Amino acid sequence: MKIGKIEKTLVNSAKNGPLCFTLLDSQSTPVSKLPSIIKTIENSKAAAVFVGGSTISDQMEIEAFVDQIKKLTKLPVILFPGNISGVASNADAILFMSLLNSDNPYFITGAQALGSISVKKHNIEPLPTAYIIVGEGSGAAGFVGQARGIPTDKPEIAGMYALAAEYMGMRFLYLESGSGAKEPIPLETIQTVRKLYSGFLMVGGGIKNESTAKKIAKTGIDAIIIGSLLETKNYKTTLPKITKALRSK
Ligand code: 1GP
Repeated sequence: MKIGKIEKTLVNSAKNGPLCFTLLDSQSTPVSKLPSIIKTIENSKAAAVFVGGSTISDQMEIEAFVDQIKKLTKLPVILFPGNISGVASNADAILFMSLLNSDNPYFITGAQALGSISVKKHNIEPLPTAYIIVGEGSGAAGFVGQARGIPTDKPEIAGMYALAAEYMGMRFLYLESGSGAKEPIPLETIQTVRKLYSGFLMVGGGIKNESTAKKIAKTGIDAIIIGSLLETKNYKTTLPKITKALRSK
């Protein structure tokens, strides 16, 4: 599959150090707060705005949300869909994800088949992504996606899935511990995955401060994802500290 413009940009930018992607959920982020959130994201030099969530069911709402974001920034807007309802026609790109450790084939290839035609029709750049959920209680993503969460004390199992993603040619890998996770993915798990997977490695879930971001960055990943923090009071001061920590790892 041809490599698109956004993929090229992200891969090139990550050569200078890990990127920070911000994740906004159209269901829990009031549109009225978007101007100040986007301003902080831009000032922090985050690399992209992900839009999505596991329980999004209103495609019109997500498209209106993407529209608002695009009025406020030139940063790429990348969909992070939990289902086919997360395909918004006006986004720049989409994490075209397969939830590798789901017990339900719908989340591995079924939703992807159904959503593929819309992605093509609307010319949304697909970023071929393996999605792997770590942790026994991995939040809405794990529940909705019927994931058999990889035990946090079994990094070798995460490594096996990552190697499978590598051999299946998936150019992106999203290692997830669930939005709002109490603990981020254990460093040993990230290190094991990094050794076995050579593509663009993203890590998200439970990253709330610069010291965690810095430790994760040192494992050699390509990007972290920050979601829930943007729904807290102190995001304006914490997000720039996180992105600074990534640059100075
Ligand atoms: C969720 O990994 C992302 O899918 C971000 O997680 O909301 O915990 O930052 P947080």
